[in-house]
Amino acid sequence: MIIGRRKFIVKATICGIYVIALLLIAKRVMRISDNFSWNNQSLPSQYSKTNTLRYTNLERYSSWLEEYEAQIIPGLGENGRPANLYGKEKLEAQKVLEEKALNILLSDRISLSRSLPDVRDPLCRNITVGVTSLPTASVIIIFYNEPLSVVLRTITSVLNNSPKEILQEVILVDDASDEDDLQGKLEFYLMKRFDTERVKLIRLPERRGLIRARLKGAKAASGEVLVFLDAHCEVIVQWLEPLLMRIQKKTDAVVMPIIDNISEETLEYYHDNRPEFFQVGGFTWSGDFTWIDIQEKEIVGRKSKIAPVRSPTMAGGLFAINRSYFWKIGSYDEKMDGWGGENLEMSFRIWQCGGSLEVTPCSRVGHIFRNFHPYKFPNDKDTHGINTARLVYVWMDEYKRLFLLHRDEFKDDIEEKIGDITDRVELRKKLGCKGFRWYLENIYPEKFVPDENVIAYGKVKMKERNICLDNLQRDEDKPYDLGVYGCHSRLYPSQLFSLSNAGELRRDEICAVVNLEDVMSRRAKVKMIDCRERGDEKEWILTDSGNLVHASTGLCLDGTGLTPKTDVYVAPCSNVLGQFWQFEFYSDSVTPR
Ligand code: UD2
Ligand code: MN
Repeated sequence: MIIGRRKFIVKATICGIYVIALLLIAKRVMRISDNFSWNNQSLPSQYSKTNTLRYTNLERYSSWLEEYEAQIIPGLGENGRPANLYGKEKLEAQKVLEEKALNILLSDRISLSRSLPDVRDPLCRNITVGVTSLPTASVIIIFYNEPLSVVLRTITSVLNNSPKEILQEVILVDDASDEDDLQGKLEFYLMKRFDTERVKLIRLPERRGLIRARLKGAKAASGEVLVFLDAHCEVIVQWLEPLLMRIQKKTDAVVMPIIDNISEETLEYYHDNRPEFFQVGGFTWSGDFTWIDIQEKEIVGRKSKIAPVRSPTMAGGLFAINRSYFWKIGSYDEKMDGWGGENLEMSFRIWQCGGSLEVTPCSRVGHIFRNFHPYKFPNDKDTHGINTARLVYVWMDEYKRLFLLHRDEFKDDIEEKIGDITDRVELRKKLGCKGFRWYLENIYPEKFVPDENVIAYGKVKMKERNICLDNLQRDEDKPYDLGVYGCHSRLYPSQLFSLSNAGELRRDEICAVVNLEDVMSRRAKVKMIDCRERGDEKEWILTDSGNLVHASTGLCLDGTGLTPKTDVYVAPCSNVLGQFWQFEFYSDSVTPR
């Protein structure tokens, strides 16, 4: 009797465990399939391979699709005009915008095939292209938790604006998104609205970061040219042809469109009345990409306003490259994790190993520049910093010292911090690539090297106070007033100044000057302007005691009484502490104070 009861308890426990296990499995299945129940109806073979998709209850997806399409407001955002929602919806949209850095509710209401303005230089319209003679393209779009309607609009605009003859395929690579919308709904939409032979979806089983996601797409591609896009883009008319034409002519040219800005708030496709105005890519010594004006040598040598323009670096997201060349030149550093750094790595590698990086002005693509990244990386890993350190050690030779000035944590225990780089060093050898000095001298001669031909450089600190010269994050595309801020413990670009042998007090390409009219007031601000707009005269003299004297007025740089985030000025020289400055580093010939 007692034994019987025990048996019963054991059996009941086992049953209980089974039930719990079944419930857990069921829960997981429900999550994968967006809470729709399953039956045996399967999707086209390419999807079923990706495993999640033997779901069912297609009617529920159908009603979702109907609802989704019914909420679209005809005419909204048409021709790339700014759009708005009103009342309660506006408030809701604002909240989502603050969380996700993108106005998703508005995007849901705008037609996926809205029209966009033809913002190209009118000369581009005269070019005739025989599309059948062009190489074919595989467009690779990677994404991680991007809003569904934004991804769909990216695909739709590519399909609508690319001639069938040259668009081999669109390859979507999902970097293991966990947003529900990007599971079954995405696949249902693709199946219903697109030709699934042409639009393919690859799901990564786990998050691999954007570099490896792109590699996965590239491996699957069969077009002659690979074209990479972010998942929040819209292309305009004839965007693809100029990219392919250029690559057909020069196989080792890596070609970019002009990247236009689409507002993350109103989805306006921004443009101004100067189609010929655009910028190319530069970099900072701290390892970030920046936009710079077209280089002088490019303007001088250019045959026409719409000819390709060379660019020292690429932003990274939007470019076309011959597929065999992509593999030959070393694709990507697959040990790079997450986000960031791959763009400068590819830029330096392409130039140093014999290729070229160019913008074709007749190709234009809009991109939503978000204010912040709506996603996180596991353990908050600084993938941008680590990836950049990898490229610095492989490609920048002795110039790595400038990156290390900003990031001294990468000075030692390198392998532990950034992983093994042997493969990439081998690649550089195998390809017989040139050095970074060659790159600077030939490709980016105007790049200022903060510790070459200078008297002193680094942070510029006021004597006996923890206050440093600082650009206060002011927009450097136009003149601004030089300020001060608390000295950072590490060197940030905003506090990296140099006093050049030519007497310039400069932050990168921006020089400190004093307006002579302002001097009448005896306490004039210091203006920061493009160094090219300054004359040749010596502007500043550093005295032995640490005064920074403005040469033509004889006034001294003065920070007396200043608090952080205020503007520095020049005043008649006197013995006040605020007129004595210490640079972080002095060149060998000068004795540090
Ligand atoms: C810029 C580039 C971006 C990339 C990055 C540096 C442009 C317009 N954009 O930043 O393409 O080169 O610099 O790395 O030039 N993604 C994943 N997995 C992740 C994180 C992101 O697949 O773990 C996707 C993301 O959904 C997007 C793409 O990668 O489609 C680029 O990411 P982003 O848009 O956040 O980068 P962005 O434009 O700020
Ligand atoms: Mn992007």
